Amino acid sequence: MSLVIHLKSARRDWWKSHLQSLLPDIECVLWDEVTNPDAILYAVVWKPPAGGLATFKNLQCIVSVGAGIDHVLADKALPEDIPIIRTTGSDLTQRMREYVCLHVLLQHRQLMATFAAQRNQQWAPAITPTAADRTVGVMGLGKLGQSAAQSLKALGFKVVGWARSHHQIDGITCYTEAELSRFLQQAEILVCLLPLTDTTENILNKDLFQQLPPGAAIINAGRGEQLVEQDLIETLDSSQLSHATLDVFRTEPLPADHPFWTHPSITITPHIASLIDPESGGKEIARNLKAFIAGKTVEDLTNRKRGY
Ligand code: NDP
Ligand code: OXD
Repeated sequence: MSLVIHLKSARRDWWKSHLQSLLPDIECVLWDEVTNPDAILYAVVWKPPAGGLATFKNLQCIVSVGAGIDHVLADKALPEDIPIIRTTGSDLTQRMREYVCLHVLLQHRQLMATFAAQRNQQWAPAITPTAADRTVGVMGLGKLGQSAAQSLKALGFKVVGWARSHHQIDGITCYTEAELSRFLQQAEILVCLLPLTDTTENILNKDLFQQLPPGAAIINAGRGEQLVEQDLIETLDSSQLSHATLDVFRTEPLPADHPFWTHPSITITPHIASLIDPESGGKEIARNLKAFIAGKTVEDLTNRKRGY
């Protein structure tokens, strides 16, 4: 009974021994060490090569080293019936809350303009509204979106949320898929924490930006494929949007000649909104896998029929 690991991380060997110590009854091997593909029952992966997982004929379960599973589903050769478990946990949620609150506050207090003024040695004070007079919209009310929305609410913001189904969250007005326009019209700062699916691909486009209040800011920590890049540049240049903070991109690392790097109204972070910590993430993976093998309920087991 073997488990194969595919990671881009320079700490692959460390991950291997960490998982091996947590799962002593399963032989853990790195992707390029596999000698007997038929012995592989479990795969722990981030961005596996296309067609690779289908070579393991006895695969019983795939674990995504991350909350998103789009990087696994991107492999069209993957058999449809193999369960996929994602990796979440309190560390991941906490890091995302920190990232979202930090960047919402930067926009809310107009600090990007203050930092630009500093570079020109300009003293440029500005009075901004208090959080109670600012509405933040959160797209995606799953594990990450819901906890980020609650933290923003605790900071005093008015918060509206949007998801496929109806959600009831204390103090937050929630909208469903069909109510997108009503949601957007209120969102002065829009946070995207949607998973990448066929319906969310290209969702951050010109039509959506036009429905936001003039001068709105966006923060995308979902996936790069959700953003139509040229639409963003044109909408920023027209001032309908004031700023975009982007953590995720269609191509990562973002190519050196990409126009986002030098756009004055774009802030780039290198997919660090909420990285999995190998220590606690490994424990989460082992816990989920043991529960799966024992036939117990696994909260992070995804529903592939629903699109993620
Ligand atoms: P969940 O699966 O827990 O939640 C997804 C949410 O999105 C749900 O509320 C769901 O609605 C909603 N949703 C899905 N499809 C649609 C749609 N078509 N229209 C409207 N709402 C939709 O995901 P998480 O919160 O755990 O993670 C979200 C994403 O964040 C990940 O998939 C990943 O892409 C990204 N991520 C980014 C990281 C980073 O560092 N930048 C780190 C970790 C994750 P409903 O509740 O009705 O089902
Ligand atoms: C994830 C990510 O999906 O880091 O966890 O993007």
